[in-house]
Amino acid sequence: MQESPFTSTDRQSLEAFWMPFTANRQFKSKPRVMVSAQGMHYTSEDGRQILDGTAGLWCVNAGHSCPEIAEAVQKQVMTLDFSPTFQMAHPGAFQLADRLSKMLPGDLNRVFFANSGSEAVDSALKIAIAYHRVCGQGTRQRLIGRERGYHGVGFGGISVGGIGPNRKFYGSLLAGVDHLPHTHSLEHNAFSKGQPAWGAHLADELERIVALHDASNIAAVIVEPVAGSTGVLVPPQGYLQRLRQICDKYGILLIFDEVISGFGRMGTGFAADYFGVIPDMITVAKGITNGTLPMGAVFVRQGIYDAFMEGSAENAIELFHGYTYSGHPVACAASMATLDIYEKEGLFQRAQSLSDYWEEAVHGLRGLPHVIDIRNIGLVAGIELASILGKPGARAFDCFLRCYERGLLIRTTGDIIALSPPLIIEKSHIDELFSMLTEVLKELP
Ligand code: PXG
Ligand code: PLP
Repeated sequence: MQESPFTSTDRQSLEAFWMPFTANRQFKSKPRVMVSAQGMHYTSEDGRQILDGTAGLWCVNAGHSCPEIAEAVQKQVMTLDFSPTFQMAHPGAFQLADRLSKMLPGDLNRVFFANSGSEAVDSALKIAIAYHRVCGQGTRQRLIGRERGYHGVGFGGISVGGIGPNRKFYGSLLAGVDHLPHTHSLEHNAFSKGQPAWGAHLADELERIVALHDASNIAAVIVEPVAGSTGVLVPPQGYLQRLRQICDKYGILLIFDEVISGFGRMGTGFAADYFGVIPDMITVAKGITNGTLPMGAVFVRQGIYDAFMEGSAENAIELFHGYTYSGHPVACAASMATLDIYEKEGLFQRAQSLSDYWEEAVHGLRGLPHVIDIRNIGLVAGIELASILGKPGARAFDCFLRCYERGLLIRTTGDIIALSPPLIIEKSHIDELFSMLTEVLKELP
């Protein structure tokens, strides 16, 4: 057994790392540290096996520590560790972009690389505004997000995002942003299986925003087709279609943020395929490398790319934007190996074929103490618990800690439990996951 680097370490050694989105003092007083992972399980520093109910952080879709990805990464580091992609390049970035473009619906066939979901989102927002400008419609600068949307933590992403605490500390944010209402309603949609019936009309709020600002001032609408971070909000039937229609009517670009919903989570390549709605851009990250290395991307419809090519002189740089590590060779190699696994093991179809079993299993929690809603789609589920009066989030966090002690990793946001296991999950793991969760829910105060 591997020796834990932490068990003999005094607390002081935990101080330097300022942990992201974490209650640092609470964590450091009682740390939860993983030392290895394989397939569906983590191993914690105290030597326990922990069933991964969240694919890491919605990213390890093919399960942990795949040897094929490790080999591809190692080989790439030894062959070509780094090459710039500004005014020169390496083969891997072209091969990966070409392969991704063939997986995508419609004419989404141009790929801009970033290193995270946050960078992908900010890139997409910049491309949207610049696109209208190169088309001679430079007044189209306003961006529209949605309440309870999560689009990462860049200034663009938090501006279009709809999570109060992620915004309120950071000043004036981007100017010219509006928000659609979120689609969550316990009153109308509690315990819906798959897409809820109520709520398509909420897309019509876009008409009101257009009436207020005029379409000539609006660049793009960005939404998560299925909102993940804020507790698994499944789009009402017809809602995304309606958004697409209104965007088309007014020449507004529609961006789907598929950082979570992409790469098989819905049982299809992308949520765009699942819902049959083709956006103008898709942002991805996470599952693109199975979480092994940082990478994000923006998929762009060909017409948008072409507008940049046609809108500038032959030798001019068409887009003044990019990251040192855009299309990093090692991340590209990790992604190629990841896509090989998704394809060879048919993981998207696997997620699709397990989704009914998953749905039945999660809805089996109905009636347990504190459970006020259950939502699901593909291999994702949200379980909403009644909050303790005056202590929002406390009940779900207690649940998270108890699950961890029992050997199950879940994710919580507010008083909502979010589940999104690796797509390699077996029915026996699903049974095990929900039996652990049931026991914990029964003992929760
Ligand atoms: N867009 C969406 C839809 C996301 O879910 C991002 C952008 C940002 O990606 P990066 O790679 O910059 O983190 C995300 C990320 C959670 C959780 O607990 C979700 C995310 C990140 C961390 C935690 O649900 N999503
Ligand atoms: N800050 C400084 C001083 C830099 O030189 C660079 C890139 O050259 C950056 C930030 C941006 O880094 P990246 O391209 O990795 O986003």
